[in-house]
Amino acid sequence: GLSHNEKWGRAWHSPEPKREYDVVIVGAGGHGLATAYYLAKIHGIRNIAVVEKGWLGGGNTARNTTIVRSNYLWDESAQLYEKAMQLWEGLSRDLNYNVMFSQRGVMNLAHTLQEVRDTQRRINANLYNGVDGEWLSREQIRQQVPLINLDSRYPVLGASFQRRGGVARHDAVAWGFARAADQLGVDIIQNCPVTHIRKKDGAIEGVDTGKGFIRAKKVAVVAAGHSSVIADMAGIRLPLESHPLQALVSEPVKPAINTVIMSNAVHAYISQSDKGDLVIGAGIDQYTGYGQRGSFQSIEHTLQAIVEMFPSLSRVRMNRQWGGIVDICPDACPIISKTAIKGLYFNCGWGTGGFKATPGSGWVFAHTIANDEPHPLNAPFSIDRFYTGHLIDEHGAAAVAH
Ligand code: FAD
Ligand code: PYC
Repeated sequence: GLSHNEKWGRAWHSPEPKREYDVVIVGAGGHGLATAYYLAKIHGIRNIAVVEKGWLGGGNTARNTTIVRSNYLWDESAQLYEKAMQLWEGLSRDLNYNVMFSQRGVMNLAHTLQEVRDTQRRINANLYNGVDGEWLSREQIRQQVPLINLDSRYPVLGASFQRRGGVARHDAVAWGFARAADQLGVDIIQNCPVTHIRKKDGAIEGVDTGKGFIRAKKVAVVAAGHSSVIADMAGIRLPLESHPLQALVSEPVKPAINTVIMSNAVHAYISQSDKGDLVIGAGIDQYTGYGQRGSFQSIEHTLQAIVEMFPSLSRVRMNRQWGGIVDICPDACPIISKTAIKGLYFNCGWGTGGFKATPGSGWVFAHTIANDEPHPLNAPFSIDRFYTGHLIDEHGAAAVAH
């Protein structure tokens, strides 16, 4: 059916690596591609390679459940995620690529009195930070989500609702950033694993890859679940644990759920994609590892929770299940930072929640690399916080159990 479109041009090139770049970015996920795009667009650095061991957007970018929100508790994170939210609101236009950002709202259910207090506190904190949020009563939840059973084993007492939150098309985010970066002269080099990081006299020299040595003035690592593997190549230890996080989708069904519903207490969340699949996930698998599958136990627990909240979905068939590897920091916040090695930067630790940050993460990381100094928005997320003790505990707002 598409054969008459055979002459469509490629959205990006597939160049061989040059011998040297100003900046080599390791990892062509959403964050790496966004970093390249903003470095080229805002900071005028065009001699950039994004080096990817597999195919672009094949990591967590393609595996996540696309929830976008900015309702984090502490000032530092609320401001960082809100920057990302503002970029999302103009992203399709900026990239000239429809990333299908749909602000259908994100609801976080409260099932206990303590959750009610924590949730209301977070809404108030959000409002002080200019982040939208409101408290929904049981009746308001029922009106928005008629399918929900509010009186299951853990009755629902209310919920927070961020109306500007929602979902986006994850692949389109990677493809949109890739095409826009490519058009600005960035080389995206796929099937090219980084195998070693070379340094000399405390400064970066370049990276060894499956396609040979690439010299670089600066190397910026954005490798999500494999960040600590790459840090090890540079002789650095990062405070990260890599865990599988699973998701699954059902067969497509008629429109039934028009928002995103998350419950930390029973451990499951659900939304419905534009093509009708129910998109479902829960907390991390508790063991560490790099297998992109996950255990049966977590997925069964997730579906039990979904059926408790939505009994009418009990006969819906599931189509696909998968896992991604998420890199989790002790405070459930990212590291966006320079390192002790001159010219080496890391952007990692987004754990279960980095998709929503994709444009903001790229934006602040590009600033950090170009200026060799963090932007005020990401200064609190420097690696130094693990020495100073100024951690930013966002386990509560992570909304996915760690
Ligand atoms: P990735 O897409 O994983 O990019 C990293 C890239 O680095 C990969 O392409 C990888 O191949 C490459 N790489 C690794 N090692 C090397 C090497 N040696 N050489 C070269 N390249 C290398 N977040 C949300 O905000 N909302 C959600 O709803 C949400 N749901 C999730 C559900 C699941 C099941 C999972 C797994 C994650 C979810 N997340 C969510 C988290 C989110 O997906 C991640 O935090 C975010 O995508 C990470 O950034 P990234 O997209 O750049 O990572
Ligand atoms: O961070 O909102 C989130 C999220 C939802 C599912 C996985 N992460």
